[in-house]
Amino acid sequence: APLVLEGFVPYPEDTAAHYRANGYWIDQTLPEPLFDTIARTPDKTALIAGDVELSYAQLGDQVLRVAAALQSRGIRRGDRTVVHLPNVPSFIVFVYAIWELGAIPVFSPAAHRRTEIEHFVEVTEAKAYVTISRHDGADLSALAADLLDKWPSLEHTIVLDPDGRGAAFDELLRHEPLPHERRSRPEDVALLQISGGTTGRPKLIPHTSETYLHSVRGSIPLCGITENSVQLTAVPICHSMSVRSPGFLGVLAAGGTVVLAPDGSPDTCFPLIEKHRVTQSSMVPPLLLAWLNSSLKQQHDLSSLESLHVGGAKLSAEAARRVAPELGAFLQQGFGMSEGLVNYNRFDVDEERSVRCQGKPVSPGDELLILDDDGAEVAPGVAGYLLTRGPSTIRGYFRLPDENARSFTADGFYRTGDIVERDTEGYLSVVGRSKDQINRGGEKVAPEEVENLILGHESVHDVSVVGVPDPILGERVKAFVIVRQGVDPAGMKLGVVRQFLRQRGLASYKLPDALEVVTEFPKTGFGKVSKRLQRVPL
Ligand code: J2J
Repeated sequence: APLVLEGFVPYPEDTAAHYRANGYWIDQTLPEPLFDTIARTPDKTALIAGDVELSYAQLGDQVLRVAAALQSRGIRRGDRTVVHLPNVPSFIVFVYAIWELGAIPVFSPAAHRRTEIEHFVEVTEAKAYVTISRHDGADLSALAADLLDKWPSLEHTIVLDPDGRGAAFDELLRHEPLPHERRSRPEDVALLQISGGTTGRPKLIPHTSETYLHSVRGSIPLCGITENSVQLTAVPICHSMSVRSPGFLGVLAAGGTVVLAPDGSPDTCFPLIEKHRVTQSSMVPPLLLAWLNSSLKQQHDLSSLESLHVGGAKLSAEAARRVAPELGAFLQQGFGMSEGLVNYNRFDVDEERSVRCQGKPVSPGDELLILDDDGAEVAPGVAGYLLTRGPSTIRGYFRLPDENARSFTADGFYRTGDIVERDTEGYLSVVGRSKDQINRGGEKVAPEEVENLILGHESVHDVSVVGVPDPILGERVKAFVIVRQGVDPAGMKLGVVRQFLRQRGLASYKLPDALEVVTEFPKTGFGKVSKRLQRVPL
């Protein structure tokens, strides 16, 4: 029987039947494409990270041993495990092991801290938490111990060394491997992914094997992934771009090789590209800019690069034009969202569109509506609000009925909050945004979440957080603060607020990059704070 998970918004039965009849949803669960490749090419290299190199057979063996270890700890189909790891091989081992059990990984970026992690443990009633002992100066083993004390659902924490290995991982690998078999159904919720967020608390996106693998299968040919592909994971591994667009799921299904970079800098990535003859990577615009502007370009052989998928935030036309001549790779712009829909420019796109556009939908099943203020569809070339529905797109966030009533129409379209234009060929360009979200170089920040925490500071009377233009990141986070009566405004410094938020356990990419003390906020005609006026660069 299908898994019953309270808080998951199901697809209407006729829609699900239609997706299956059209072959959008197939009878496959998330670990199965990997095990198909293991059977085909057991000796081929699946995964490289630092001095670790795993063949497909070795990767499969580790997955089944860790699955056995988790099963012995009582993890079963449908149980949630928060996976809070950086770009290390054990991330991939853990998520496949969890999938093998039919359990549900909650993908948490390594940059997340107490605020985010506690929220995920609470909302998902997670049974287990996997992390590393230290990350970026933070003591995560202490966090793990605190969580275990505080949250009754949580039964196990697994704390690995900072490289994702160590005694705790070795202990898991000593278990006898489970037999590989199907322990879930394709329509079960298979993972929970974070949403960029527009609200005070981060939201979780529930995907099934059917919705996720549909997107992966579409991405493989569109991104040119084959058994000869060598993919570099240069952005955080739990991001949708690293997992499914085309991601390690795409590469491991096709029988290629995944190379994990601990960070995306040219110093780290260029030698890896040269050494492993990397052919493909998916990345965000600031990383691409760093690659383009690096003098190391000349010192490394990057000639193996075939294509770079760039998405997550708007890429400037100027940077886009430099990719082919300076990096010798095809620039494949994309525009995706963890909620589901992904668009890619096709390899046969003309040069002008390759620079100006961010793709066409992956799937013929994706329905797009581009609407004006009155809810009427706009003509080609006219900007409008994008709504979407389809075989990769969720029908609701996890356990958020009120939010879902706002973010989804009654007939199941997701209101993306993006303002786009579609040309006569069907190619989209992202031209703006109507949601209250900051896009800091592809990392999404919900102003409300940061504001709510800053309001807890004893010197703060009121605060407004906005994204201000930035030449590298596209936007950065700025806080406008009104101090309480009697507080010396000179004491209200950026460093004070950043330190306060760090202590509260907020991910560092959400911390304000700039702060200004003001006596009042600019107001709109209706008396609301005008974030538009605050966004103007000074
Ligand atoms: C402008 N804004 C963009 C672009 C995303 C593939 C690629 C990206 C994501 C992703 C993803 C943009 N130009 N090219 O999940 O599978 C903004 C939009 C969008 C939001 C989604 C994938 N590409 N965006 O970025 O969930 O505002 O997913 O709604 O992180 O990023 O963010 P996220």
